Amino acid sequence: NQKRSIEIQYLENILPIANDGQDVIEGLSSTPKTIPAKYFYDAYGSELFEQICLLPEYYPTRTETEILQQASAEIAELTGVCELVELGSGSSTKTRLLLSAYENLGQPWQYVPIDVSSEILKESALQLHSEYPHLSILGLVGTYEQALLQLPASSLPKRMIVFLGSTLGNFTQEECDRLFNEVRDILQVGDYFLLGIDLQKPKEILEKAYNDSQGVTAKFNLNMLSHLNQRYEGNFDLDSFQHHAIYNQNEQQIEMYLRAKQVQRIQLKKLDLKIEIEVGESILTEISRKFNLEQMEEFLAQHRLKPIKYWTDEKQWFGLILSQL
Ligand code: AVJ
Repeated sequence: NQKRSIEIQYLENILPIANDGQDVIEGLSSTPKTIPAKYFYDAYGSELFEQICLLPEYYPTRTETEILQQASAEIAELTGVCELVELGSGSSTKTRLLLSAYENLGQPWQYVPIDVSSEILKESALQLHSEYPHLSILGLVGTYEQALLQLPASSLPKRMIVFLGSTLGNFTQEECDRLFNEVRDILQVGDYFLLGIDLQKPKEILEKAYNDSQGVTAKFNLNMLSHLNQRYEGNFDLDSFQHHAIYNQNEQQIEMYLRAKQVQRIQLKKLDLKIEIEVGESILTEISRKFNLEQMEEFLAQHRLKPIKYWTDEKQWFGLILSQL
């Protein structure tokens, strides 16, 4: 098949959405201090996340993979050939199960992976291009917000937005609401939205998953500071911070923090930002919300995304919901 194409587009700075780093300034200037979770994913952070996915304690990836093994053929059958747009595609490892199911339909189709990390996006796009003979790939480097606002028209009659791995868990309820509206707005009637969510479960299991014994999650958390140092000419001293993750039962979310072991004067030159961090003060780097399947179906329906079918594992630890506009 000669006509299939592969292309990578950089979305950064195309549209005047919030200036790069504005959210870092806001987060570090507020109380408590926060840094948006997307700053985990520079090239090394994406690599560390891939390692997390293989950890024995980190059940989400394994569980979602198991569900996708069961459900992919059925999903492809339900939707038929379509354009797959994936938010936060990373290495596209789990997505391959889905991609193979679409490949089995034996017709040309299109995959649009979106990721903030250009390195991992390019690498996996090239790899996929060689693996799937009917597939065209358009990789978009940028945030979800940028991608959803700048998504090129699909050449196929149908589109499915894919949001796996419970990355939705990083969003507050308000941000979920906004994202679902944005997703709905770029879908046409009859298009699909496939969502993978981590489900509520005992605190002990959750806290182990975010405090692994090999310390990979701690490295992943700390790497955010090294990313900010490089990106904005900062002076965070990684040895002065400690990884800390707890399950907040009331909010039903994991909260990851970097706790300062000593007082620090932080400067991010490129952002013209100076802040002070006290001993014992924590920066919130991530929330990872744990959901309830029925409530999520209702929430989708409130956004006119009609649940078609859901899949879960034996223990009901993870859920996959297919909905349609
Ligand atoms: C990619 C956001 C789904 O919340 O479980 C893994 C990121 N953080 N370990 C998650 C993460 C710490 C992950 N998500």
